Amino acid sequence: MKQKYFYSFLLILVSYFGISQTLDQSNAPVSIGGGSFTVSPTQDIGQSFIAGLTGNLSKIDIRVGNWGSAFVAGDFQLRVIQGNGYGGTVLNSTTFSITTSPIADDYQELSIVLSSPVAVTSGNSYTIDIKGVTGTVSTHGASANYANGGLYFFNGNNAMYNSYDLWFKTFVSTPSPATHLHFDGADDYVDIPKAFTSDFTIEYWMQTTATGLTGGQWFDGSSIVNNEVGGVATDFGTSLLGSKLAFGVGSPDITILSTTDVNDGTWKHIAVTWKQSTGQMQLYINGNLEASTFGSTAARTASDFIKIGTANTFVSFFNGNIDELRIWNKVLWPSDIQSTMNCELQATESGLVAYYKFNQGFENVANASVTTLNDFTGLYNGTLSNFALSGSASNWKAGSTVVTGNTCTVLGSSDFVTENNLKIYPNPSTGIFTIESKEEITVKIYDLVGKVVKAQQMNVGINLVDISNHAAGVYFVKTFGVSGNTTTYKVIKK
Ligand SMILES: [Ca+2]
Ligand SMILES: [Ca+2]
Ligand SMILES: [Ca+2]
Repeated sequence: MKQKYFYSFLLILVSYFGISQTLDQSNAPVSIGGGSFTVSPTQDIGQSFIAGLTGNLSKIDIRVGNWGSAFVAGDFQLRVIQGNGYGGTVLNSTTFSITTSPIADDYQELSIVLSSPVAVTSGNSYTIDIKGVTGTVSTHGASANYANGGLYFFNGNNAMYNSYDLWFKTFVSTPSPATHLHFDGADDYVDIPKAFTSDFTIEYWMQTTATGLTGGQWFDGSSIVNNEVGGVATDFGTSLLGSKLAFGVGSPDITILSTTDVNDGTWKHIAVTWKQSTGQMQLYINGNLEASTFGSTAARTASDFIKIGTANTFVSFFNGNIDELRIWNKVLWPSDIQSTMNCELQATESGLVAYYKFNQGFENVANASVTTLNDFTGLYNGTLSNFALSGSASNWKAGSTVVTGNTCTVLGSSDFVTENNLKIYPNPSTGIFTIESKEEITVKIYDLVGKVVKAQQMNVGINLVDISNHAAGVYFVKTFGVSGNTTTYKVIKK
């Protein structure tokens, strides 16, 4: 007859069963029957072990039974202690109940899910300790020695018996390589050198449910990627302003805002651009232009540092996740933003000044040594400050929307006219041309004798112009930009 499971627990966190766990060490004895040890309100039993894996210890199985000592239903406590013996730091204390008597003179395996996972390091010693709070039960010991452990009785002397083992198993979830970094919103930040003074595009992924500080300018919000220095200066930056993404350029201080909320808990791709010659500022959310204006045309010289998670003034901090920060010394095409935002770059792309993938450390475990944010262009590593680098917050995390190792294919197309703020392709065409623009423009198409055959307003991004109902031949496309520029291109309709 199969054994039944008799036990119920106060603290079963069902979600942990969804985590893939590895049996770290089976301490099952070679033979059983070596003894039993009473766990009661006046008696602890513990055994040390050496972790075989680095990861999160989430579950411990022990053998309990009903030998000799009278069983008393009630609460029990299991502790995980740092080091060999009872004297170390208590890493976790989990209370559980046993309500029904184990089978007399036999054993059953009891799974105890820890109230929170304990980070363990391969090769380090730990001790598990079980005591009765209100209950009494027998734990099962083996006759064979277990080289990595020692059995402890809490008898006032922490006496160790080397001739017995406590039968137990430890289950460890091995950590996932991290994909991004969580900022605590209190004081976490990363300092990165700034390597440009003119045109730029800054792109990153963010995820938050926090509401940012409020005000009229980007520097009033909760800083995300920010070059802000105090006062009116040739700075710039992005922040969470209430629920919107704010992008500002200083001297004069001008801020534009996203139209969508960026703090709904889903990952959002942010791209901001500034063109020095015209002062044009643009703000894209998930590849869509949501705001643009014209601001300062002065070189960006106020500070040689950008902060991630705060500003150079340290007056605000970002609470949330950041990944895949890219800094370019040029204004990207909308199609380039859209086509590369969901994959990792090669890091050799033209104009890419600094590139941070955030694929460092391991999720939620001790990452104390991982305090440099690597720049994949090789020149501008960042430095982490004030991160916990352990546990589930203020640490390296896994599960970003940008999958590690999913690299964008190399861009490149020669079949278009490209100049300044415009691409036209294909050329020649059978009549439908794609016009991609970095700014709002009016397009007029003239035939060879100067007659306007088409006039059309274009948005930032990809637009289609159809002259397929006109004769084959040469046409001229003249564009009128909002910044006052005009340009003429020759196109051929087949
Ligand atoms: Ca990443
Ligand atoms: Ca400022
Ligand atoms: Ca912190």
